Amino acid sequence: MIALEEKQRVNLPRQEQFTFALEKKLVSWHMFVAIVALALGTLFGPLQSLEHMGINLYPFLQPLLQSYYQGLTLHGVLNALVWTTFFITGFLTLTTVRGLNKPLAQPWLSWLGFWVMTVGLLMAAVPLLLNMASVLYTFYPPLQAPWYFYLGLTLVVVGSWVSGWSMFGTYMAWRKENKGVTTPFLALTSLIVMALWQICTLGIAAEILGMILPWSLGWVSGIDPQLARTLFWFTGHPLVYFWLLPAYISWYGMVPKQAGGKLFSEPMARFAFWLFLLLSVPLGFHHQYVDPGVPAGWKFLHAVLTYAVFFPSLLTAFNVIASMEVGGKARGGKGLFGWIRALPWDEPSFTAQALAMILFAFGGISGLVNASYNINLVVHNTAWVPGHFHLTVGTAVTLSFIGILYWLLPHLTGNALWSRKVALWQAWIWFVGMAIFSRGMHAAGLLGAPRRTMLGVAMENYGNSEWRVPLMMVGIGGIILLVSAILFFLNMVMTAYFSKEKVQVEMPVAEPLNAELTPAWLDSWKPWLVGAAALIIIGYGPMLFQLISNVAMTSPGFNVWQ
Ligand code: HAS
Ligand code: CU
Repeated sequence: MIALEEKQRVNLPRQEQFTFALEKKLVSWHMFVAIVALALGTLFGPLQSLEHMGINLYPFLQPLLQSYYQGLTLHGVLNALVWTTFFITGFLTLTTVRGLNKPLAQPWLSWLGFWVMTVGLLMAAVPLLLNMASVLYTFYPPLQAPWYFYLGLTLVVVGSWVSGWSMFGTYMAWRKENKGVTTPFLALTSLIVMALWQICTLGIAAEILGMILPWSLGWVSGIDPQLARTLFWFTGHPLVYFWLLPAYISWYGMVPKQAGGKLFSEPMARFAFWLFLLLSVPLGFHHQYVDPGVPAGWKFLHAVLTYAVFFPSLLTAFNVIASMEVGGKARGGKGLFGWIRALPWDEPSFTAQALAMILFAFGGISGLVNASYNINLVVHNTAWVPGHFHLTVGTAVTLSFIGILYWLLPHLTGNALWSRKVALWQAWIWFVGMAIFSRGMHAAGLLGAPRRTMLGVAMENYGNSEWRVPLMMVGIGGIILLVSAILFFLNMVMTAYFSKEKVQVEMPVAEPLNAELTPAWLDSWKPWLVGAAALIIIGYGPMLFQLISNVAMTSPGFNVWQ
């Protein structure tokens, strides 16, 4: 009995014993690069949405920005790849050390990771800015960029691996000192996300190192686009959970505290994370339903598994809403829905994340449509798809990260948030802007508007007047989003550099509602890693074997944008 109580106690957040000064510095650097990337990347969004509503500003931006496709690539790479990867690597480092209550065992490894990522970013930035790598963020061959663009992207990934090894090393050192103790929630979930990342990026590593680099260096004359796409989506789908799960860590591990409550079920939350590790990888063919060369049976298998990975998100919806209900009721909310009004809507960090959750419910629904093997044929490669991913990565993830920064930046710098009011407005404006924008995108997609196309020009040329209203919504939504983004950056800059008020802001850490014992199978890596490996072998093994045995490195590189 005593041993049991002892075990339960260590599951609860402990008093801070360390200052984590070094980690805070490291995380601040990650956040700095992340915010700069978001600031630059976001600028291109409104240009695209204005073009869609018929206001084409590209001719006025020459030679700084040479085409729609250069802007679109910068937008996708900076927002979807750079902002996310830098934010996440920094955030997970912090949640790991704070969860374990142990400073990094090898901080130099994390610094090395950060600098490798940064050098990679600079390397990729040069050809992007010179319009030499306008290959979009998916860089599908046979579009071809200079080799240093791909090497730069590789270094960003490798750098994040190195930072991950530093997290794993710290965990192992902690484990030695804490034999038999259940891994604290924040640390366990962060390590699961990092493990998922290290497993899933093997696809893109094989694609770039094995095919694209030798080809872009001219060592081989051609490439096999089919195999390259398959390897890309091996990474590309789990990539979206690498983006999403840090937001989930906050929704489970922090937001309940901010809402004045507790995490409804910690074991269920842990279970959801393990399910993501188990299921996230062998789903990539749901991005390739229309690709030739992959038999329907494999696509169907990936469709079924995509539905399976819906489940941990449904668990999450149930668990985070229940946690907020606990909070709302503790704050005096009464009745079936009264608790919603009682939530701390005057708190920007909470509000931004709650609004991100609400839009994510809709993003999940459009994901359901995408995942349906037959219905996907209606929406694939249409504006519907960017409609979907602006609700997911563009809101569930980005607005949550913004919400996190509203406590994190004061936590890291000791400076009070410049304006809570502006932050609150920012979150609501994002919510409204994105709702209008994505409604327009989804509708235009259903009317057949293709994605990755200058739709304003296309509408003129082909006279598709029924696109006009949805594309108007895209343009208006884009302008509203620009206002929101400016308010966010203003708040970040003012807080970081011009704040006069010093504060001590703690990381919000939610306690579980019931200090239940975590069952051993929810704190054990082996079954989940073995299961994930088995599912990957089943879901990808035979098809990859076939594609690799029949590899046809025949396609030359194309540059269609210069
Ligand atoms: Fe997706 C395409 C299927 C989730 C991102 N997706 C994309 C692309 C991106 C992307 C970037 O099956 C485009 C790639 C490209 O460039 O070609 N997606 C899904 C499915 C899910 C899903 C089934 N996607 C995401 C997430 C992303 C993301 C997350 C980024 C972070 N997606 C697809 C498919 C395609 C695709 C196909 C290919 C389309 C094509 O043809 O090209 C699911 O994981 C979604 C599950 C989500 C839910 C919602 C749970 C709700 C929660 C919140 C509850 C809280 C509330 C708050 C309501 C089931 C957890 C209450 C508030 C109070 C205050 C009380
Ligand atoms: Cu996917």
